[in-house]
Amino acid sequence: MKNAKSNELRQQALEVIPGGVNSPVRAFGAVPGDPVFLARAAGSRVFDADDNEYIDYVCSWGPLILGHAPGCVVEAVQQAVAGGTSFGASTAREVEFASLLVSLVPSLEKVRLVNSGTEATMSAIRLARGFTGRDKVVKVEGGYHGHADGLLVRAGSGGATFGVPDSGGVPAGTAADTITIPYNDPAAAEELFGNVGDEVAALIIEPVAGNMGVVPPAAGYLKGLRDLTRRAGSLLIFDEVITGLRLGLGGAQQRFGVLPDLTCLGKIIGGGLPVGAFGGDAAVMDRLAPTGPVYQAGTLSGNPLAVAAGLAAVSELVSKNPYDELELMATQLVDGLLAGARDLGIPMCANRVGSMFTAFFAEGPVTDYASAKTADAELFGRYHRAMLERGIYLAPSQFEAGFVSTAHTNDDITRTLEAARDALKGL
Ligand code: KE4
Repeated sequence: MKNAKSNELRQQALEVIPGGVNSPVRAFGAVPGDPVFLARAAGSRVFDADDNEYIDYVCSWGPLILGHAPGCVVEAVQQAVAGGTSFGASTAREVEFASLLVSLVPSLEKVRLVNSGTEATMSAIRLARGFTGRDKVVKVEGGYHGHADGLLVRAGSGGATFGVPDSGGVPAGTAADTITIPYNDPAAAEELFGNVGDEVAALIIEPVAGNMGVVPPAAGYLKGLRDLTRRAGSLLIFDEVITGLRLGLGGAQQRFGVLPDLTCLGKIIGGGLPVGAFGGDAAVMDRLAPTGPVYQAGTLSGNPLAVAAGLAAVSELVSKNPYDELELMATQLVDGLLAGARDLGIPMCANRVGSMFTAFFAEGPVTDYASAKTADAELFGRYHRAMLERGIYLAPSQFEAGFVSTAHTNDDITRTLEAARDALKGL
């Protein structure tokens, strides 16, 4: 595999960018070999700086459910940019986009746009604290909600990948207001709320965990959290940055029939451009400035280009409703990966919800962070490199989600499964 250009770029990057990356997981720190620098992409394919072609299952960590550079998004952005890149004032397009999101996500009465998933969760937490007058926030071990100080406690994603679930630089006082409980453990949640429920502003959770690898909620778990938080007067926040518009037009809350008080969105709703959002009951959302005392702001929030991209992508999903086909394709992929591992006697289990999935190098089942961490991350690393060399681009961590898009074809799946069998043989 040619990689001279990527390696040259990496050396240059290391001179001027910490770790040579603008986000830690891109450094390939948990897998052997150097990261590839990507140069362009189309459909289900990405191409690196040395023009190596890969079938992509990272999909920019989730946003690209329509594949890379879908025509609807490209045209929308090209048209929007000709009319100006940013105004710092409200636009009709933001109203149209907010109305669309409110019409799709069951718990949304009002929504505010921001620029990332981190901004969405950070703002939702502040709003919950302002609304309830309480300080404590509850999250689950292995949950990742972006890099706001109070949420980098026993975090997943990069925290799990690099084994630094608690970040440096977070004051002890901040971390003290964040309580973590094991995921999929109703008794632990009951006990916590029995002890300090009246101090809890909010519980924030990924309704389907994606950042310890994909781990679905146990039957009744989300409903149990809904009941506990309601009884305690705490807000339930669903972090649907991954699951929103991924698991259906109404996200995980529609799929599981549990409505949170606040929902955080990102990734897919930006169509590949920087968009996050948080929303919920009007009574809660109206506590935000300028109508209420909870301040939150952003120069580029509701940016015309990003909203044009998001509006185009979400509108395409509404008109095509591709979720059954996406789920079928992801099922074929996961079933094929498991069959290959089984035939070769390699311990592998997998979790899949809709078109998000993770294959764990573990006996399984993987039902929480502790069981996810039993996976053989070293073996996964060798598998990752072997797949890269066979033209398959996977997330460079055992503790991330994989995705398919409407641009993936049955031939992509066939080729991927052939590559996986060949890669597994050589492990
Ligand atoms: P961003 O600030 O990265 O847009 O979103 C933070 C976030 C919030 N909530 C969930 C459930 C998320 O998965 C994320 C970000 N996801 C990671 C990968 N799992 C983004 C990749 C990266 O950090 O580079």
